[in-house]
Amino acid sequence: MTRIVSGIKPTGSLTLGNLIGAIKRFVRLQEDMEDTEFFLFIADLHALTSRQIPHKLRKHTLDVAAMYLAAGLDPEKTTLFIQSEVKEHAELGYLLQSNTYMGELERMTQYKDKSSKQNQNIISSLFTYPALMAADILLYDADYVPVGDDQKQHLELTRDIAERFNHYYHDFFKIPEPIIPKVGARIMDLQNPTKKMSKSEDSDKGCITLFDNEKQIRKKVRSAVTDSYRKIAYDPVKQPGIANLLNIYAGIREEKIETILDMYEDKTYKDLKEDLAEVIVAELLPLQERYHKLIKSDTLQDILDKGREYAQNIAFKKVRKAKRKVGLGRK
Ligand code: ATP
Ligand code: LTN
Repeated sequence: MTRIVSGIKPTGSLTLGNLIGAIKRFVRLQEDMEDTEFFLFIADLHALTSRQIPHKLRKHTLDVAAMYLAAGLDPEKTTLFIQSEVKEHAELGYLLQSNTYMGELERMTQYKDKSSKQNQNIISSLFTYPALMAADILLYDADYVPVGDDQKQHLELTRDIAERFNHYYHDFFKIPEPIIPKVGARIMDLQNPTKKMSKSEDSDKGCITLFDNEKQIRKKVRSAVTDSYRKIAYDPVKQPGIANLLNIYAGIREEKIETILDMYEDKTYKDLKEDLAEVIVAELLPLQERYHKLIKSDTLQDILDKGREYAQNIAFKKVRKAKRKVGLGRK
């Protein structure tokens, strides 16, 4: 049986970028792959690598879970759980941190980017974060890990840590493979299409969240930055704004860029924007309706309880063995 593991940080309101780049992809994988067990967790421990407001973190954690379910995640196929509720993540995280070198962590570009934006009081878990991420994956003997290309380096480090551990303590961890989407899967900020659409950076006008109402969506799409070529073509370098709109269109419809291009070859930017706003509204309004039903329901709580129990059972055994391997414990 193949195992797929992935996580998402509850650091802010989910965006269209998360929906297209992560949520829909995961749901699609779950539908397409047979004989596969899926684990998806809300990475709330990872959220603590930057300062969080407690009640917001709690809300975002449940929001992410409800949104995945609203988007079609099947709890019969996927074990959905909250990372901090399975304490073995933190425990194995420490064991792996004790098998990771400073030099390796210093090379992580996400750490370099994020820490360079803060000049003081950088939280130390931002630095050690990749060791915890390695634990998230290695705990479950994952075969594959679907992530965005920004996580590729963390996945490579996970493999290195696992290989090192296997070398010192004899074969123990499965070496996971990343599943990284093809180019075009990165959704950019509507106001600044060379920067990724992000929930933790505050760019209100350029970022469509999954909670935006119809009016907000239409306004943001209408004011998206384009160019003066007046020709709808897919060229992320020369026409990043238009390429981004096409990516969003194709991403939501789960179609090829060429299919969308064929439809808009002779049309104006205004036509494309109007139709795209329609496509987004048609996707998000029903999603929001399902989300609102779920967030209040016992179903969500039951699914998370069941997910925690199932994950815990596997994680407990793996950590018990890992501790023995490194020489912890009395016998
Ligand atoms: P942040 O915006 O806080 O840096 P993030 O959204 O990149 O965080 P996660 O919440 O962990 O970080 O992301 C979850 C998933 O969503 C990842 O697989 C990531 O690659 C994907 N994702 C995030 N933003 C985008 C985007 N703009 N386009 C495509 N995929 C995205
Ligand atoms: N680091 C990831 C979120 C994440 C993750 C994981 C993804 C934490 N643990 C394990 C895959 C597997 C991010 O920031 N997108």
